[in-house]
Amino acid sequence: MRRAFFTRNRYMIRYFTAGESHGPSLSTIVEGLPAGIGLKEEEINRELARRQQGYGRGGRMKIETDRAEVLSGIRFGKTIGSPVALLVRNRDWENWTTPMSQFEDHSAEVSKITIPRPGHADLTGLVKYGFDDIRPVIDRSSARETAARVAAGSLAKAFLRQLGIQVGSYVSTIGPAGKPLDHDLLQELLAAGAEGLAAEADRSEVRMLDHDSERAAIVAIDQAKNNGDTLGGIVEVFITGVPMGLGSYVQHDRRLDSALAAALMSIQAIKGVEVGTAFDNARKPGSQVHDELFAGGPEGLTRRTNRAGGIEGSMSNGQPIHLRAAMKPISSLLSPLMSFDLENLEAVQSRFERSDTCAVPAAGVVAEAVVAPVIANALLEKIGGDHMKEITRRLETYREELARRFRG
Ligand code: EPS
Repeated sequence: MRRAFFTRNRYMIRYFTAGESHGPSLSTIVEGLPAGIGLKEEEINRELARRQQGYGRGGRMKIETDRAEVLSGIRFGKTIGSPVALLVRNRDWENWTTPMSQFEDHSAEVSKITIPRPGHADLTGLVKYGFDDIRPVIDRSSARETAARVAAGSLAKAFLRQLGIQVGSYVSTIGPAGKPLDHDLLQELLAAGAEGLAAEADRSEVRMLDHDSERAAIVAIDQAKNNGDTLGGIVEVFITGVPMGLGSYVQHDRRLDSALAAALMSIQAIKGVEVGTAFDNARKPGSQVHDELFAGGPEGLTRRTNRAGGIEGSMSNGQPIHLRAAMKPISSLLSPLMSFDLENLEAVQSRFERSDTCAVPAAGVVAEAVVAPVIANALLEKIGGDHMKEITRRLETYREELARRFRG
């Protein structure tokens, strides 16, 4: 039976996360990974460390050194097809055992949080779940949850990497600073795969790839911090080595672009998603948008541009997949906006909750983590298989067939 990769409960690889920002830990169960994916503990922890980086992070990142404890599903450095459970402990928990106590009722000692931050889940979450204290909303809506998603995504990234598919990202803008890279430079950086581009970005504190933008971004973050303000930005995600034909045009829930967009939009504070240069394309005539096709040469099928972002008809077209995600500025502001107190409805300045000035560099790492399972599932839908030998063999055959077909 064909299994779609987008509709709920029909995933092949699926995962959930659990955990509060100031609770004992974050955790995830990743189900449906094929057997035989080679894994090193360091591969998971390296991704967690990358997520903690970035100029403009707040005090919390000085407390935490995120590491995943593997509780199941891996034997002798390989997945065994069983669910993989991962646990990331919160070091900060020891400072929160009273306000976040699980069973003892400390409500008399702990003051309620009753002033919602504009732009945050605070108000809507409190109303939705019937609380009279915003604390539980803050703790689960916090972007700290992305540590668990990065841990889960590192497994899907490892799976893809072993099949020659790489996921990487860089930051193109932070606040007013920066710009997307030009096509030729991008091609160069992506030549050895998207992880090469990401490694280059990781050398920068803001994960940017040109020095002028980097300097301007650091100045902008400093200014925002001095003003008690925050900054958003745009991250660019690339997936290289994806064979043609993942996803489908025949049904809404099998469209690859739709599944990727949903994954990116599920990241805290991501408010816009673009495939290729979609918004720019919308201002141009078709003749300046569509990527011309060239076949029959020694390279096989090629294109000289990638404005479609590697997806045509909601299917991968063999070009690098290029996605953009826009992050709004974090809504915890030291210089407060107006809000009101839920207890008496009086107008007050919004309260400050410890936060970051800018978390855009981390958002790129999270973006990589959330798109990896989508691609992995689309690949498994296309070629199937329960263990790495089987999957590798099938993918090789498929790639060979494609290469033969379009080479001169
Ligand atoms: C984050 C941990 C959080 C915040 C941030 C991201 O830790 P704390 O709330 O204890 O400072 O720094 O979360 C938010 C920006 C948010 O709005 O919740 C992390 O681990 O990434």
